[in-house]
Amino acid sequence: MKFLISACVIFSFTALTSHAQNPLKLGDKLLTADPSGHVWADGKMYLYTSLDEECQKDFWMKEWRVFSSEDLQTWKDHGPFFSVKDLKWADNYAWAPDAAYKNGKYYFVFPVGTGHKDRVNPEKSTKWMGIGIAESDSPTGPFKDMIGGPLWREPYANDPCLFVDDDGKAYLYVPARNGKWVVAEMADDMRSVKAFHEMDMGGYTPKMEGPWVFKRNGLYYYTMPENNRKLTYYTSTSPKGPWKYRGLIMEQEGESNNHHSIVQFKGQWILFYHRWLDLGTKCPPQRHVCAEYLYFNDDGTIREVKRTDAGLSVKP
Ligand code: FUB
Repeated sequence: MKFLISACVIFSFTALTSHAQNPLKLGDKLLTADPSGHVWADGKMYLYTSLDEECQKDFWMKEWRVFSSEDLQTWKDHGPFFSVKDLKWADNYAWAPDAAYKNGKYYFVFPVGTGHKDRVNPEKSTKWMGIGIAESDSPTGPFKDMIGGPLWREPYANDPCLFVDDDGKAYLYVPARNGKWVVAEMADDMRSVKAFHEMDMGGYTPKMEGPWVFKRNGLYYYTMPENNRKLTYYTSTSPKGPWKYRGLIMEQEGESNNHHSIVQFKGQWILFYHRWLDLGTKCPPQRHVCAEYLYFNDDGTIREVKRTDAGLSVKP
């Protein structure tokens, strides 16, 4: 009897853990964050992430990773496909990236920087960040820095989201700065910004970072980690707004930052995000990419998403 109980316990534990899909199995000891999911013409899911160095200081990060999957259960690691070593104008802060497909090319947009942030004497800070753009014939690279510098130097910019609309126009969103919520309309050759548009956010302009914009049934969704922590969103009938605040997608978890993307795969909407977890590393907690199914109500609003251990392993 004792043996039977132990066997059951072991079996249930194995069953549970083998179904546990969060964090995603992207690779042993890889500390991934800031997931940007895209489905390209081959139908596979591609996930671009930043990479944490364990015990890092102030998000000093050096390279980006890309993974692909045909079923969202198993992932192929395509390695460190782009890093600050590929740039002559920045050497640190390889933060939350994004990618897009346009003109038969894949574009990778990435925030990078130089200098240091002095938290004790902020006036001594030399840290600067801007957005670069690289191009490739393949979603996994090799990517080449297109302009040998940032798209602009002032104001400071990070966390780009590059959204290509159905008419082929590309829009680059970055976190609001100095109370200004701006979208950069890209030139057709993607080498410069054609125009900056200040957006009307309907009177609600909280602190935020990591914007992610997508379109569904003709409606544009501007989603963000509000206060850098809980995921919330606006909607609009235009990529330039005006936007209407719609509220919560995912609650914050303690005082940890979050960063996400929302993408449709084989008819099902997916939310990628990261979570700070203690998985036995030297300096816990560390960031790990996770995913959940995401659902819409009939009126187009998004249902709240809860964090789970099973993630995408249980089919909807
Ligand atoms: O990964 C570095 C920074 O932390 C990202 O750029 C932010 O969105 C936050 O996740």
